Amino acid sequence: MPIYVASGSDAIMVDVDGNQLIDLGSGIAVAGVGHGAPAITEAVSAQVARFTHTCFMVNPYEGYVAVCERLNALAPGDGPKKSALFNSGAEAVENAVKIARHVTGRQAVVVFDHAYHGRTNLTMALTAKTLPYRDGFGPFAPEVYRLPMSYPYRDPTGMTGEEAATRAIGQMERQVGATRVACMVIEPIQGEGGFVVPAPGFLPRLARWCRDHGALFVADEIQTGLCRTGTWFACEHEGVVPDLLTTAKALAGGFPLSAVTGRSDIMDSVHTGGIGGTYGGNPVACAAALAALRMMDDLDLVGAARQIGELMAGRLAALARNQACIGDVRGRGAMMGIELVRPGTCDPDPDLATQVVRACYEQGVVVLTCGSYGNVIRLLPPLVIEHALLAEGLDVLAECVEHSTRS
Ligand code: PLZ
Repeated sequence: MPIYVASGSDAIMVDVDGNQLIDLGSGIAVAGVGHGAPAITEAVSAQVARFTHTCFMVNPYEGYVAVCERLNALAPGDGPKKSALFNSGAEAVENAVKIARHVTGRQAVVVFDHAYHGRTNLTMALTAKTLPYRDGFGPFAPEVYRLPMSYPYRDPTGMTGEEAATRAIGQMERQVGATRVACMVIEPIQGEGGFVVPAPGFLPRLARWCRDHGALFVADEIQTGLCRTGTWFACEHEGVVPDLLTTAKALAGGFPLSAVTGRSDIMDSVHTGGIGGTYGGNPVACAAALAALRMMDDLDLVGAARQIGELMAGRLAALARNQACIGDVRGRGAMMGIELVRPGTCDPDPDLATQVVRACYEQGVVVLTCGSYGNVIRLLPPLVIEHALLAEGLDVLAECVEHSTRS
């Protein structure tokens, strides 16, 4: 959209013409602590004044270690954990795969339909959708295998999570072989792929298979992680403890920072110098992350995400009752979406989604699309959004859905 942002505060962005926009996208789940948070600005300014770079592999510094310690404490699982920091989500996923291959001595990486894991060569191979992510950019990294996802709205009616997992596992064992899998990489709730929440039981069954067969279960929580779904991490909703966990986006309140967190025995299996990079864990990004993580604690953004979720779920369900174009309302916490279809069918209606998003922009509300079929409108408001403002944004969305279907 041709809207150039000049400034932001909490859940409001102001464009160069002075228009105020209600942000229900958070720059794709990044601005969890809101725009222009003073705590972030202060932490970053102080760090910039001290030093901005050493390369952690050359001269370490405390901020990096502090971010890792916090992530180790937050990540599911009781045992000792370690983290390594990188710059982008894709880089974290790449490194998780490197670590998994190194520790298992195996090569195959298993991913799912509708998955999104990034745009680098390896992560393009992991990402499912060809347009716009892969088309013309091959050849892709080998030893990547794709399995059917649990997608309750589009699976046969009544298919349970267990059954969907059995379908996926059967395919994997036939096509890849149980002893060749280094890791399974999965978003506990798919982001770009359409806010697909797998049926209960799907993730635990997959994690159990990994444990029983010496493969690592890698949870890509780059979009779902750090309070977004009403828990610190989305895999907690089903008590799943991943071997490796990737985070990015909300981690550093708008600064580029990502992490791989995992069991110490796994993280330590890689030889010294095997994992790294010039900028990974940049000190300014770490200062921002420490401030953002503190805000998540102090403001109870886990609880805030739950409340936002309740508000959004109620509003969206009411809208869906009146609008036959809404085939499904789904998500968890402050990560909810509506799947738009042609009334009376499950046929995706991406044109309607585009129209609604455009109409929302014109009315000053930022919402995003996603989905393999481009027909899901997703809501990812900053977790600090005031409820009245959120309600106002949702009113606009409802009007735009009604208006767009009528026209
Ligand atoms: N894993 C689950 O959601 C980033 C992509 C935007 P990077 N999603 C937004 C776009 O079109 O490029 C994402 C994600 C999950 C990995 C990534 C990749 O994170 O920081 O964009 O590399």
